[in-house]
Order: sequence, then C-alpha cells, then structure tokens
Amino acid sequence: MQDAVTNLIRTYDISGSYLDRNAIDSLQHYFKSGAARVAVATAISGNAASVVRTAGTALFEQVPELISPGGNAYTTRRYSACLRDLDYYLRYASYALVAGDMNLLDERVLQGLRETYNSLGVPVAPTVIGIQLMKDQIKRMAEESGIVDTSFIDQPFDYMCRELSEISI
Ligand code: CYC
Repeated sequence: MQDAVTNLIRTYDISGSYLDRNAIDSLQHYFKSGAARVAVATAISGNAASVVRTAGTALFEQVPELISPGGNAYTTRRYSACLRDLDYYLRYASYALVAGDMNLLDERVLQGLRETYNSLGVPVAPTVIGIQLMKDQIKRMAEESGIVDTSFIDQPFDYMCRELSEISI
C-alpha cells in the first residue's frame, strides 16, 4: 500500500536521485491539501451511514428495475449486498483521499472486482451511478464546511468508476 509520499520516494530511490524541483512541488502540493484531506475523511467517517443510505435510495429511485423481481439488487440479501458495496467504496475512498494515492484502491478494492461483478450479473453502470451519488454528497459537505477547491475529492471516486467501467482516459 502506498501513499503520495512513499510513492514519490520509491520512484526517486529507484534511480538513486535526490528530490528535484518536480518532487518538491508535488510534495508541497500534497502537504498543502493535507488539512482539507483529513477534514473530508473526518466528515466521511461521521456521516458514512447516511451517505450510503441516501445514495442507495436515490439509485433505486433512478433505476427501479434493480429492486424489482429479476433485478440484481432484488431480495433483501442482494439489497444489503449492494449497500454494503457502496459502503466499501466510500470507506476506501476516504483512505485514498488521505493517502493522496490510488494504489490502495487497486490493491484492496478493484483487483478482480469486474470479474466478480460479471460472474454475479452485478451491473456496472448503476454501480458507477451509486459511487457518483456518494461523491456529489461528499463534495457538497466539503463545500459547506468551507473547503473552496474540492477537486481532489473527485479523484478516488472517479478512479474506481473508471476502473470498474474499464474506460481508458
Ligand atoms: C456481491 N460485491 C459482491 C461480491 C463482492 C462484492 C466480492 C460477491 C460476494 C458477496 O456477495 O459478498 C464487492 N467485496 C466487494 C468489494 C470489496 C469486497 C468492492 C472490496 C472491499 O471485499 N447490485 C446492484 C447494484 C449494486 C449491486 C447496482 C450496488 C451498487 O444491482 C451490488 N454486489 C452487489 C450485489 C451483490 C454483490 C447485489 C450480490 C450478488 C449475488 O450474490 O447475486
């Protein structure tokens, strides 16, 4: 598992280089956003249950077939599996926000996930909608708490959506 700092040091260590201007810029950028990253992670921890519930409700309103007979989230077992998955995405997004690096998402969430979803018929497009609905809520909470530039919040949510959908950028 890597974070923004260990990842950068690893890269420089491989070539035996001292940290140069680029490295310093990127470290300063990371540290400058540090307080905001921690504040957002704290807000996520304190509101996770409500964020997941709200995103789930909105998702099932938007795609009601999911919870109708034949839908992938039909039956209480699968309904809860779906909310549990949203909770996984939110929790790992909060870790990745603090780490400033997406490596832990690959390692802990995304490896083999698309294959699992395919084999269980879990539809990716609505999953992506669910992740985006959580992102929107977190960004709104951050703005309300006075964080001006909330663009760093997009990163882990969009990363998971992109990897799940296998859309290359
Ligand atoms: C199932 N979701 C699963 C399974 C895994 C994950 C491994 C199969 C095993 C199980 O049922 O527990 C996902 N597991 C994860 C992730 C991690 C992990 C991400 C990383 C920490 O350990 N169905 C829908 C919605 C969507 C959904 C669109 C919710 C947004 O229609 C999710 N995932 C869903 C459902 C199942 C599932 C319904 C159960 C499918 C089944 O058993 O038929």
